Amino acid sequence: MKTRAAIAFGAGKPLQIAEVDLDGPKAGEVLIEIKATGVCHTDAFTLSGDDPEGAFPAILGHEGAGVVVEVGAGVTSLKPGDHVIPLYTPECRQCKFCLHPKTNLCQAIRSTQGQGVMPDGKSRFSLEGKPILHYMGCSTFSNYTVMPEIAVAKIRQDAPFDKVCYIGCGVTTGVGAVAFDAKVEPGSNVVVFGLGGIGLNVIQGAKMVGANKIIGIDTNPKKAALAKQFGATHFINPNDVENTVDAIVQLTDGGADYSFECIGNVKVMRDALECCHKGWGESYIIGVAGAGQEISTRPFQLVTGRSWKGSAFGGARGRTDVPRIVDWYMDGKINIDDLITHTMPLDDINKAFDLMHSGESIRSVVLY
Ligand code: NAD
Ligand code: DAO
Ligand code: ZN
Repeated sequence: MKTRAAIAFGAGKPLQIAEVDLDGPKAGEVLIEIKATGVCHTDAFTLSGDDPEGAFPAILGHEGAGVVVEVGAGVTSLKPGDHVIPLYTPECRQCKFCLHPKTNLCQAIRSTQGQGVMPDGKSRFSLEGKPILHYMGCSTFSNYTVMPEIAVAKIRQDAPFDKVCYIGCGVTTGVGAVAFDAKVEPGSNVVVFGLGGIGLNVIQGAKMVGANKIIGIDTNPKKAALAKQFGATHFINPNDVENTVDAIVQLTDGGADYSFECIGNVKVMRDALECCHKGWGESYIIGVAGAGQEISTRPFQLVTGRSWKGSAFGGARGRTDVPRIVDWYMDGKINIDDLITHTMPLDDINKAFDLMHSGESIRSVVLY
């Protein structure tokens, strides 16, 4: 079949809209009509050329929602008409990782997904006979895409595509890091560094689980009001204080119970660790730093009881947890509507990147 898609032909080049060829689903795969997709910082990171796994030409996008149109042989958990969210972190429920209680990093299709192809080693997308790569196993910047069944979460039919697409990455990454990875207890003091599309979701996750102080940190003063709207009790602009770590330690009677770095800045990652309470504070790295960058601290920070951890896709097991998060949204426990600041048709997708780089948007959503 033919499908309209935004193609990334090379690092730093604007996406180009074109009709591409898409092969139908093979055994264990499904064809999905994407109805809406968010444009995330990670798409921009790959497009910039900084992503060591980034390869071109590719169809980017990993934050979508849509409808199953056709299923391949042997597919049992999905049928045409099902409403779904594609998962860049699959859940096969059989691999060593899925069977281990401490991780969500299913490895069933990891190597082919990382190479931009389907599990049979081939791309389903092509243009003028030449293959176009998949991206993060999703390629939601195409109106139609093919996904392995294990990488598709079935969701309720009454959830609006233009909002719940954001659960495909940003919402789950932020809210999940609090609820599934850190398992923040009610009454905890939480510090969030970087209040963009991920950090604001960490804030609302902390509020949802009943945190005590929720301190948002951002160099952009415009983030203060939004942070408070989503549940922050305090806001610190690092440019307004002499020492950010000292300011947090004072506000929290010795340090944070939990901190989250949502920027990808290795210097801030150090502050996020060192603002944690001696004896028990845990710091989670969510931000993705540029290729080759390294973190550092004095080892005594860890000897004295602080822990440095990381979180990918919020620790969520997608087929199990994503439908639960959709329920949280539909039940009013989390706010997605106010984080989607811009919508546009596929033809204007490059504007979404401009809005992100200028700091004007929290999330732009492309509507097909
Ligand atoms: P964003 O650009 O929307 O937000 C970043 C925020 O950090 C902005 O508000 C900016 O003003 C602020 N900031 C920048 N430098 C700062 C500094 N030195 N001190 C304080 N604040 C600063 O980005 P986002 O979409 O929220 O993504 C955040 C990070 O999370 C990115 O690195 C992204 O790649 C990563 N990410 C990780 C996962 C995961 O599963 N771990 C998933 C999605 C995205
Ligand atoms: O299993 O080795 C692996 C890769 C897991 C990928 C997790 C991705 C999380 C960070 C990237 C940002 C995604 C938008
Ligand atoms: Zn698995």
